[in-house]
Amino acid sequence: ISQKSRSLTVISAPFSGGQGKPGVDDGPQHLLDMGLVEQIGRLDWTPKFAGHLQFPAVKNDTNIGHVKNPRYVSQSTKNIYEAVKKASTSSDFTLTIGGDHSIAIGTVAGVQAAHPDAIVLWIDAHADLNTPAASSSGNLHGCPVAFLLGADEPLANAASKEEADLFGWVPHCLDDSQLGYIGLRDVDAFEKQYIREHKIAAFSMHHVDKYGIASVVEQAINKLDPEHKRPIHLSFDVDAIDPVYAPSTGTPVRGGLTWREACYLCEAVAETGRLVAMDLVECNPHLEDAKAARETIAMGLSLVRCALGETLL
Ligand code: 5AB
Ligand code: MN
Ligand code: MN
Ligand code: MN
Repeated sequence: ISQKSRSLTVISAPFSGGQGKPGVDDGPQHLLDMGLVEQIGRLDWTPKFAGHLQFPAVKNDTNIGHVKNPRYVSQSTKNIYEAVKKASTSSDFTLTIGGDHSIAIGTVAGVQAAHPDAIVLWIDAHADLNTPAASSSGNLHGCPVAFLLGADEPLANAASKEEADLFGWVPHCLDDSQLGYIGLRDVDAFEKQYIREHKIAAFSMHHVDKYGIASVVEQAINKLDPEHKRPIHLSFDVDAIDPVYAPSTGTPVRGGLTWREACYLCEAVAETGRLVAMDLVECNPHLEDAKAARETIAMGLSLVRCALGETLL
């Protein structure tokens, strides 16, 4: 049965303020240059490129406590939220290309506005669940999940109430039971404790080794959505993949998903027919050499195509 071509909006979020390494803001352009939109167009989708979001610099964006670029990240992710909310309301699928993972503050909140029952599969070496207070780095790309779950508190050491409440706009749109991790292998002590106490579905690389990727994806979806009826948002941090395949990323961790495990995961999600949004983040073509950058971008493109059904027969 041929399905009618579904509409897909590509949003570029060339943002690097959630961490310290320049270049991750150039990920989207590299994905586009290597054929992202054309490749999607060859599948059963009608892609529309919505352009590069702009992130005006914020003057005097001094640290609040140890938290870096707090005003810039708050303002930029709010822009992303508005754009993703609009796209998710008007098209069948929203693909957001980053950029560092702080952009998911906006993408998850935006997708949830259109699909409040959507489950979120967070594919990452890291849990990105630190509250600003718990973060040891002060990098906000390690915090998006804490904001979305409402685990955060007003920023400590802020000069005013407005500043303490910089992220007060982020809707606490995720319930513990809506979130599942796959690929974890570098999780901070605070994050581990939170995952345990809140019984968040979390599959580390240990589980991938133990059960195999096919079983892990099945277990994750069964746990979050036993009736198999909820929309799915896939937030894919390329560092979930082993640095052998995706070397050009800001916080690489050895022992990750293989090329095929990563593709399988996306294919299995595509097979449900319920995927409504995907983020592809943390591709930094300025890290390692040009060949490594090309391989990382090629990996990212494969993930998107697999998630959009390329390999389904
Ligand atoms: B990424 C770390 N947990 O908070 C922190 O790449 C790393 O979006 C965060 O997953 C990595 O700084 C953030 C040590
Ligand atoms: Mn991440
Ligand atoms: Mn990560
Ligand atoms: Mn909050």
